[in-house]
Amino acid sequence: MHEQRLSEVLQAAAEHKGCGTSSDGGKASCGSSEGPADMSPEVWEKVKNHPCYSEEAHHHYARMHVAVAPACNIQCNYCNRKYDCANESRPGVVSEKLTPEQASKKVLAVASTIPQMTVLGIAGPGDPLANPDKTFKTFELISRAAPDIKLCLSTNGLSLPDHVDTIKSFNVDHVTITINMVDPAVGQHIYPWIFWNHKRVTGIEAARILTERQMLGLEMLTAAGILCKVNSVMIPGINDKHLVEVNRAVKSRGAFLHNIMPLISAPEHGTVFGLNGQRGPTAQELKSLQDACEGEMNMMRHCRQCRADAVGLLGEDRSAEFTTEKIMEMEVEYDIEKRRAYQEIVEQDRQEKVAARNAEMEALEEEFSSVKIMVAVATKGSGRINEHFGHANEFQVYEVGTDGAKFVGHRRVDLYCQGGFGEEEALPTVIRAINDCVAVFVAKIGACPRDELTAAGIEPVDKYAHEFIEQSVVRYFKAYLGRIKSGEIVPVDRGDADIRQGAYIAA
Ligand code: CLF
Ligand code: SF4
Repeated sequence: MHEQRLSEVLQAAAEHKGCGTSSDGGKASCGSSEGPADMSPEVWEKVKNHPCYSEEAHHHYARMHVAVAPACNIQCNYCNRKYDCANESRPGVVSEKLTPEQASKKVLAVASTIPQMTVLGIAGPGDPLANPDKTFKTFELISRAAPDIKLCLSTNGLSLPDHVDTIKSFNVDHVTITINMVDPAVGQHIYPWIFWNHKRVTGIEAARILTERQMLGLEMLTAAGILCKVNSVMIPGINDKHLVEVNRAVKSRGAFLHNIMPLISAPEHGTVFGLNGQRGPTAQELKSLQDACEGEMNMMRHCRQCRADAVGLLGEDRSAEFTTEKIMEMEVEYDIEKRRAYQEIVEQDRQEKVAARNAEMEALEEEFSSVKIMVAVATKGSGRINEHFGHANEFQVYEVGTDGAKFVGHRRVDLYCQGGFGEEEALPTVIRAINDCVAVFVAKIGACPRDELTAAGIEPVDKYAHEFIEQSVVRYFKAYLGRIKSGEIVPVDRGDADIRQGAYIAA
């Protein structure tokens, strides 16, 4: 049996090729002879339609959060309490807080409007387990009213060991813990204090208690058969090198997936790190760390650091359609059969996408080259190139080589097309965000940005408009190799790219 990446296992499982996955050690495994019986049906059921646990699923399935948990029991140096929990969120937007009853109504309203919404998460705006009554009341109401929706939870881990039994009893099968260190000497630079046993604890002692509780909570979750994802915020100069050790520690305790996210830090956020000038990583620094950890366990690279009331596919934000005022006026008819029928159509599209990708890979089989390129894609979902350059507020980035196309992240940008204003200012920021890419795939692009991108060495490609992403980028890559062979182009090192640090506005 050989080891394999989660994305490959999920792809293969989607094709019914007989791959298995196990959560022991957090590394998926696959063998052609084991057949489908090799995969635990329980694990497959949990991940196949969860947009955060499966990169492949995130093109097709949506999640939503309900902001029922305002309080927090620790302080992180990248957090300003005016905003949502930055562990599972992003600074710059504040959620509308809900009661469990309002949250339940909202879930039904969203699930009826967006039938591919499969997961409900509680991720703040503070820590869900610092607000256990509101969190578990919400889960109780939702599991009764909408039993087909998976429940998900994100926590800083301090109170986690006290609640594992309750989490299990509500059938919450996905829990995220944010773990930024396993060494209190590192932790003291991230956490100024925690609230523990009715008093405030500071310094290295606070970090020691936090890491012990996080490790204990992780062990208890995996022992209880709950899939566990670990989020880590990469803070250059503080924990960037240490995160390799964190990766080993969480893997050995059975974490299923590791999500290393960039620190988002700017003075206007009013956080300790924002005010003291602590920078976040560049795109290539983040990718190098993720690549280094990938040999150890499955890495999540498609996280959008979404807000505590996010609604929709990852990367889109439909929360404005579901304000408390709007949902309280909505007549909601929750039709589980209708949702199921819609999801079957989504599955057909997903299978078509996988088949198209595989056919293209077969055509690439003859090619052997060490060349790898990065490309950016404008998409609004379904795994297709279906967004105009000017309407994209993010680009998905793929690394392509003769071994196929791998999703390596997304880059948020300012909208280029702003109705005739500000376009000249926006374009340089877009170029800096995808500067490490040789091409950008779009459904459509105007003459002006086309010329400027070309001048910056990024080829605008619109000939695959509305086609599947992976199939198209592999096809482009094959032609790219041909252009190298013919001497038309010479591969160059594209250098680094920026991760946007400013406050996010609505996506
Ligand atoms: Fe929400 Fe988190 Fe559950 Fe997903 S988000 S509680 S696991 S349903 Fe997902 Fe958003 Fe990243 Fe979180 S993209 S911030 S990892
Ligand atoms: Fe802020 Fe979340 Fe940290 Fe609490 S756990 S201080 S809400 S980032």
